[in-house]
Amino acid sequence: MAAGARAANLLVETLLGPGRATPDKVCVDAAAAAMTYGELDALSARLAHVLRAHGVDLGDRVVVQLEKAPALLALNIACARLGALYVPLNTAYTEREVVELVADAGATLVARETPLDAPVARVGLAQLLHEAADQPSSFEDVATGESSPAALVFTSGTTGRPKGALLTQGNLVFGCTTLNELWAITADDVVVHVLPLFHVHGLFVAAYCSLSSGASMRWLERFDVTEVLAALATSTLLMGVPTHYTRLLADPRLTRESVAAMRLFVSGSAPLLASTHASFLARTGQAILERYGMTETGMIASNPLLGERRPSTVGFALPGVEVRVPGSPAVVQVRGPNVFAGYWGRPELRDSEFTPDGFFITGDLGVVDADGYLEIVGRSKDVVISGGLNVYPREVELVLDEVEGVVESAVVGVPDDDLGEVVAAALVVEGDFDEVAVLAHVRETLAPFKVPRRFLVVNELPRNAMGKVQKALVRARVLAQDVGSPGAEP
Ligand code: MLC
Ligand code: AMP
Repeated sequence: MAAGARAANLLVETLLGPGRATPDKVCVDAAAAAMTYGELDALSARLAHVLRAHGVDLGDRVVVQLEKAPALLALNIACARLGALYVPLNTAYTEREVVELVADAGATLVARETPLDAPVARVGLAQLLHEAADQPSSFEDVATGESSPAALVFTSGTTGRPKGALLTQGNLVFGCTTLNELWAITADDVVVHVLPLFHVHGLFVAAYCSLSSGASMRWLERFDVTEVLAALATSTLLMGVPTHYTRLLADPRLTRESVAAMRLFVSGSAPLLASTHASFLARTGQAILERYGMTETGMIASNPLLGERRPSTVGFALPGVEVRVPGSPAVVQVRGPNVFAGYWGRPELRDSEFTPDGFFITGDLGVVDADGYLEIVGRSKDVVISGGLNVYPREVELVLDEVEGVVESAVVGVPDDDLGEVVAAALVVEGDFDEVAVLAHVRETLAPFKVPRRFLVVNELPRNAMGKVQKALVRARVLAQDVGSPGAEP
């Protein structure tokens, strides 16, 4: 390195580098305010000084549970500048969920509006911004490499215990630069950003692709069809979950003309029905591009930008990513620069979650068709995906079983037109079923999207010869239940 030259911070250079050529260009256009690339650069530097003043240093964990706002991008980049780990949490998580995750992460600082019953410093966004106001607008970034830790993203896991996936700067940089190339994302794109910022899809795919290509985002805090349609009229790219597409289709204002400016619709996080793909094509003339990913791996496979986007498939492995499906169907395995470094504080999981030759075992069942397109046909892991959010039945069952009178429970996903799947629970109870008490306890303990929407009281749970609950039979019984909640078996 030349004398006087600063060592680079891989992630910061990737996210801010392209925008430095156009500091006055708007990178985020939100209803409340717009932010330029120059402002993002400066705010992230100021926030890095603030975080350091709060004791955050290289390798420390910063938990962020804040409502979606452009400033969160700056907070995320501030962590990267310091070499600290960004730990985003769903804003719907209850205090009990947050306390557990904060402890697991061993956080130095929690950014959250309301107090937390945990021995850790907490600060709200307004206070952070207030403290940032008189800080310098530049920062000497910590030098990093591909293996430098960047983020911890929690997934609950099949045992009901949360697992933090440790993502490196190399993982994140590989992800957005590869997708930018594959989907031809450039500074000319206008990305409709309508996903939450606490998941891989909204932060590391939609926002990072946009920033790292010098594009701009039309920023919506939540999915309101009218607002999304208005944004689509003057944008070029949408990254969404299948529920977004079914909700758009349910609105007659979605027409070929209304999305004429758009060049690409991407869907992921949950299976897109072939019927949704077909209806969208018929209505708009645009073939949704479906891709497949996971928190632990970022994006794995994608349908082609040019060439056939085949419905019900997720296309081909991304360039540089190895995908192996050792059977038909078989559990999809993946290896490459996209794959996370491991679960935080859980080295023992390496053996069960990876093959001996280093492939991550996704838990998704796949088949590869004659033309090489990967199709996700099911899951070997017990997870419900509701509106693109993962719910681990074990976690919900443990909470249901805490309620007095609940002897045991089995949680399943049942089909839902809007959300793809929703959570339902079969309960074995002692005495009368008190739905109010059960719901109150679950609501107090778990985020609302994990709360069962349907209950069925059963005399006993169906089990196989090994004593394992047969979830397929539970699901069939819930579906056979006429309507309503709670239900009881005749
Ligand atoms: C909201 N609710 C849900 C829900 N979202 N219930 C089940 N499943 C969901 N996904 C509940 C709320 O708690 C509330 O309940 C009621 O529904 C209405 O809330 P809302 O805020 O009005 O919901 P809405 O805005 O309509 O949100 C639906 C949604 C949202 C689909 C737009 O869930 C969403 O943005 N999903 C995307 C999630 C995502 O980004 N996934 C990516 C994961 S990364 P109550 O009881 O309070 O009335 C990943 C890897 C990859 O998977 O490949 O991308
Ligand atoms: P998460 O743990 O939240 O990152 O969710 C990842 C899971 O979402 C994957 O393991 C898949 O089960 C599912 N998923 C993501 N994209 C798709 C897709 N296009 N089709 C089917 N399932 C998907």
